[in-house]
Amino acid sequence: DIFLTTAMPANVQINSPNVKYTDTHIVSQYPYETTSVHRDGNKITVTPRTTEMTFRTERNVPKLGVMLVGWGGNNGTTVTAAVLANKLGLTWTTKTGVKKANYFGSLLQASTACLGSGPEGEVNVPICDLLPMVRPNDIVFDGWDISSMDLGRAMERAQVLEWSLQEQLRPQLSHMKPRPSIYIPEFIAANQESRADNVLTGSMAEQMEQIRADIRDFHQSSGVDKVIVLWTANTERFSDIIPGVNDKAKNLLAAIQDGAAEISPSTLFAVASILEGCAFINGSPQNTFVPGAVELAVQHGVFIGGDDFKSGQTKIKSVLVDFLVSSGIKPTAIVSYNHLGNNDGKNLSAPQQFRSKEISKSNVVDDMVKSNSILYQPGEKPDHCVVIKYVPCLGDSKRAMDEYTSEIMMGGTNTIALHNTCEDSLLATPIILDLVILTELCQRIAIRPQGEEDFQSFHSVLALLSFLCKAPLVPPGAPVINSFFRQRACIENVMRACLGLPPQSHMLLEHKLQ
Ligand code: NAI
Ligand code: DG6
Repeated sequence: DIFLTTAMPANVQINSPNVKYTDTHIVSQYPYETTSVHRDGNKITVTPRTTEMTFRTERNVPKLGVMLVGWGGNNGTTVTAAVLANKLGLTWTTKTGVKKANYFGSLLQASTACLGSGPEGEVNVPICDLLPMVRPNDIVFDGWDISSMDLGRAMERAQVLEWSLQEQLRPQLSHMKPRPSIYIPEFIAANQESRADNVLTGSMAEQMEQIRADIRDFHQSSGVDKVIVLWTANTERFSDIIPGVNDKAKNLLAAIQDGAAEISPSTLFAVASILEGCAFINGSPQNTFVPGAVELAVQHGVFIGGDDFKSGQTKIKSVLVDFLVSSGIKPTAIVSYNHLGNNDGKNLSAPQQFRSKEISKSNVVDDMVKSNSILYQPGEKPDHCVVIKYVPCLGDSKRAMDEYTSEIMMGGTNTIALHNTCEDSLLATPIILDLVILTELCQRIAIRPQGEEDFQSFHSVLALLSFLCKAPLVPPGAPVINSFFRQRACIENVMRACLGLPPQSHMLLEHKLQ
């Protein structure tokens, strides 16, 4: 196989009458093939449909600024430090040898797509080379935290990166200081109070105005072309959906002016970003995107995405249950247990915050179960139990133990047990980068279905991010896809469509005929 490394980006050029490269855009003509299915009793009629579409991708890659809410936390410091380490090409020595900065774990930077075969065999390229995309090393970071610690000290507090690497990064990171943030104690665990020494004061509306001013200030002072805001602050409790408060965009805006009780800091950040025209991504499980916030995003044509980074145990779940159910094996019990010792674990030791995470971690098998009516009766689901325990001495090293019990042929039982140990923030960091880079790319893609005059953008609720999220947010009425392989294929095939290439079929008929 030929593998082109990221050291020298692959220059992918499509040789097809359906693809045009202009100075500003890649324009492709794409036949979008779907089926329409009609069911009448047990008679199912399937009609193939083709919609001709034009995909238009802007070639000019902007300078991207990313503002993190929770910048001083484990994820916030690790992503900032990792990007700096990559940019500087740093190496450091551990007891097992010399390590070099990389982006392992990133779909875009460290996984590949197969373009097809040439005389030398299959050609795979990094996904980030398929289309013009922001490179992580070029991202400029800023953000907020209720803890005033500079990023150098906060990196030390996080206990994620090796000490000799920290020493190299500290001189630059210690100049980065989180901006004061919105702190409403009842939304996160009471055990977080001692961190909160960097908080805004004033009315709710004034605090949100300050966040808007911060976004504008960063945009102007850093010289970036575009800003995306991402929540990687502590998990909040769910907000109640209250008619007249957060159910509609206009009610939400009015309720913020009134300082209503049931509006969370994450929703205030989402509203501030939307009003500034900046995409907002929620990396935690709570319902930041109350109906009023979703409506506001749609009204302003701004992307929102979430919820909750799909980084470890849940990612495996979306692979393993897919494997079991699509092999015709029936999972009957999924028991997932975590213990960890970082500040996220401490916050999740409070019942309401744990509940947010429990909901997000539990829904991840729904689509796969629903797809197989041979194994499951309508409404039937596997027993699904999620436990998280806080064990301080383990720091960021998360332990995940899972037991999958399934029914196999003739009443037999198959039990799979997994044990996984890893630094939690080193799983989340590449996902944060993929989320913002993919969102930025989507802002440059426009699609025109045949017969329509205007190009359209993706829906404001950016469901393409589902691969990276435990509880994918999708447009109202759209199906939620949790299955790992379907989610990944969606991203790859959308990128292929931008290049006028058919979806990856894996048929390899050229090798299967006489
Ligand atoms: P952390 O506790 O180390 O960092 C969170 C930071 O947010 C802290 O520095 C805290 O001071 C700050 N914070 C709390 N409320 C804030 C507010 N209103 N405004 C600004 N800052 C605020 O947690 P970590 O490990 O970085 O995780 C962050 C979030 O990402 C958590 O909600 C976690 O559940 C979620 N997550 C993490 C994953 C991982 O693999 N690490 C995967 C999935 C989700
Ligand atoms: C313990 O479950 C802490 C959580 O924040 C998780 O680390 C995080 O949600 C990642 O979960 P998962 O299921 O993707 O490993």
